[in-house]
Amino acid sequence: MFNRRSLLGAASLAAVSKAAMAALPEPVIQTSPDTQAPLVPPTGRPYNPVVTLNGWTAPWRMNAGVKEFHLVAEPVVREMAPGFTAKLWGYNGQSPGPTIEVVEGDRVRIYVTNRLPEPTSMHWHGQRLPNGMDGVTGLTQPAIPPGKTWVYEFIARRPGTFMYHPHADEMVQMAMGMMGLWITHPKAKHPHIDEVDRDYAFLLNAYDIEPGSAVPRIMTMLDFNLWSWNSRIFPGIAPLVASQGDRVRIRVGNLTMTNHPMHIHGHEFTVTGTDGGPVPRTARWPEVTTDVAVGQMRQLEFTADEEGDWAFHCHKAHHTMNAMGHGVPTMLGVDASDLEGKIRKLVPGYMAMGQTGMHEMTEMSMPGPANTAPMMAGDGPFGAIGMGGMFSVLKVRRGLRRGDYADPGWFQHPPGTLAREVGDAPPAAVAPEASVSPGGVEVQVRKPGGHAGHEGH
Ligand SMILES: [Cu+2]
Repeated sequence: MFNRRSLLGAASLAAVSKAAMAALPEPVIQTSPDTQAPLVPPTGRPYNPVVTLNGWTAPWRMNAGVKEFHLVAEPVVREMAPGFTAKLWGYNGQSPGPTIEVVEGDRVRIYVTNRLPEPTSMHWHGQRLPNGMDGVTGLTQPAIPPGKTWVYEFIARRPGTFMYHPHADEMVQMAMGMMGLWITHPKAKHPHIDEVDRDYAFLLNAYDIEPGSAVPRIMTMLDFNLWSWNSRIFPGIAPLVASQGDRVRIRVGNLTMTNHPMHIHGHEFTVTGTDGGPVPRTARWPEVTTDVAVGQMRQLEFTADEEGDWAFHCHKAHHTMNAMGHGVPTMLGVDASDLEGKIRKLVPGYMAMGQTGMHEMTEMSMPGPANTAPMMAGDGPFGAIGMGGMFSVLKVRRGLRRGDYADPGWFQHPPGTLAREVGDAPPAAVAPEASVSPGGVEVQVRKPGGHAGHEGH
């Protein structure tokens, strides 16, 4: 045997390492924050691909039966909403990184290149794998130093919704946006996994970015000011489009520092899976809100049978807001007309607000610093929506083509189906003196100012 290096000499070293580098699958870089078309699997077992909201699925290379991916950890610029960009850390050009989408039983090899200024590692949240592939710095591997590429390899043993993120300086690296989704489709019909027509996925994340700035404050523990899905805030979050009657699955993972009760309008869903796997059918119940705790993943499924534009959002009111100062005093009912002038002597430009609530903020365009998202943004067909952050719209329309994810615009409500104004004064109230119960018995009703009525005779 001979040693290639000694035979060819030092001059060929560069060529050898270049050849070694060429063996890596080329990392696919994404610069657009738009939702990319689902990646129909070009090789391997077929499946119905997911749609990553404002994201994309990583293409892979088949190498002797192994699905090979290449993730590059690096600083990225993420447009969080039109007109507002953040300087984050992510993978392959974006935060979150690309969704890894494979099939149960696939052997998967993932190269991770570190182009950050500090060490990192990669943890495959929720996966069954050899301990040494678990990516916990110091526990199962040394950290990946800047400039180095490491490789992970394991079999995707169980179907479900998972994620990936660093297990090195987690506080900083996740506050900077380092995360991605991992979907493992079942290899055959599974008793607790239904086929769906539309399969959406996103991660809940949060940032603390001072208005006018672009870099997150990494020491923030709880008081984040940007609550995002896949590092996008409403109105920058794509709608979830469905054709009436479609079965829809929404996969949600939480990598923030608090829980998020996810709430849908006009429909009920069941939680069909967690990062622990599919939920047995006998253990499911209907909900319109489900809490997604920190570090959890939830699969929500429903039939999109009601036409319209339905809000889908986190139910924590502060999480449907964009950058705002929380130190604002409550001014409801306070006459501040005198106060404003006095404070202006001390604080030039001071503006009293909130004396009748904060709705005025939805239409006010205060000259904020450049690169700041409006606090309550997003225009709807009836005016300002008054929300930002963790909010989007489920758009259910008749007769959409399978695979058509284009925004269909605002819903045209059929005549007679809209809430409407009845005039300045309410119509004269007609207090029923008495009415007849379904059983034909006369029922007496309480009159204004009167005493309690009684039923029947
Ligand atoms: Cu929330």
